[in-house]
Amino acid sequence: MRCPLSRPAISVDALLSEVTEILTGAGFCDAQARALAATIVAGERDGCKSHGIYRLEGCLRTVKAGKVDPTALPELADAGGGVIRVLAHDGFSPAAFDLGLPVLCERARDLGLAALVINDCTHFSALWPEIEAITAQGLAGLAMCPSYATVAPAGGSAALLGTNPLAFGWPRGDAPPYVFDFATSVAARGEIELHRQAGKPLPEGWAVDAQGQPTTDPEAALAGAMLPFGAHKGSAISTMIELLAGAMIGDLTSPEALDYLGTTTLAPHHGELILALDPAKFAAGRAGDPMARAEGLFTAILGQGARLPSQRRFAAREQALTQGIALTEAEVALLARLRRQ
Ligand code: NDP
Ligand code: PYC
Repeated sequence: MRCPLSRPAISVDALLSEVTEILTGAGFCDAQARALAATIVAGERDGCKSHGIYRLEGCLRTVKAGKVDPTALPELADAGGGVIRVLAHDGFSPAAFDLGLPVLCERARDLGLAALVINDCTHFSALWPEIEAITAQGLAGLAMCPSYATVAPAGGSAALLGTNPLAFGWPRGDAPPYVFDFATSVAARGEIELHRQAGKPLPEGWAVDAQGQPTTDPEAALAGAMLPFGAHKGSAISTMIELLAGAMIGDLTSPEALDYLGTTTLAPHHGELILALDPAKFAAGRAGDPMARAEGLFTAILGQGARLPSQRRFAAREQALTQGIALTEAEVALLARLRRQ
């Protein structure tokens, strides 16, 4: 059973209007404002605070620093094959994704597998909104991107890799899709920032300080390096993301993204790789319906008392849609301040 909200709540639609107006007031064109507001508000709605409205300030700072174009119109470069490219022209990633999504899904249905490459974007958001847009079309999805050098490789002591998120989704008909989406660092950097803002120590094992020594102090962690999840395993997956969604797609790796920006106080600029796969095409001619077999696996997982990834998020979404979102006083003040800017 979920708790009743203890603070006054704002509806998801009202928050979406408010965030869109803040972005439009800051000079965003309609397409950029709409896509970015939808992503940020979805994060807040689903209880993903590290990529919710707290990110607005960083986005506006990045615009003011001239490192992202809030009026950029993304451009589709599609030669009709399995790789579809969207040039973001230095805008934020969500508008570029929205442009590429229909072609990606259509091509995945035709070929079984298609890839969307987004180049030259500013990317700070969670990947699950993109993955859910793909599973909503009955396709499986896999998305990844670098960020900027803030994570030490396993066995190393200084920031080199990004927090490099990896997300996957599997469609489940009328049921919510199976979706996971996580940083390849122990936690997203946004979590460290939220601990710093709340004056709370970090759990052990998240980070090292500038001297490479373990720390639970968020300030020291931000000045030092975060650690990959799963030691050498997370480090290798993170490196794979640098290769596939950085070097391979002709875009910046995390160390290059940090060089380009010169700071971690702005949102990073790089590319993104998104794959869409049609399970029916992959399973063609083989025994068993892949969708039914997947359901068997999910049932077995749940049967052990484990939960599926995104179950917490979908529950938070249901609560937000029926009861609204309870913002803290600090969050209400943040929105008011950004409106006045
Ligand atoms: P979390 O560790 O909070 O969650 C990771 C995933 O694991 C979620 O899908 C979550 O589902 C699931 N999960 C958590 N606990 C359990 C459990 N007990 N059983 C089953 N599943 C579980 O994520 P991170 O802090 O690593 O990342 C947060 C966000 O940050 C991601 O959305 C990511 O895309 C984003 N990010 C973006 C970056 C960028 O450059 N754009 C960089 C780094 C991160 P649930 O949500 O339901 O709890
Ligand atoms: O939370 O690690 C993070 C992050 C980096 C860039 C965008 N989000």
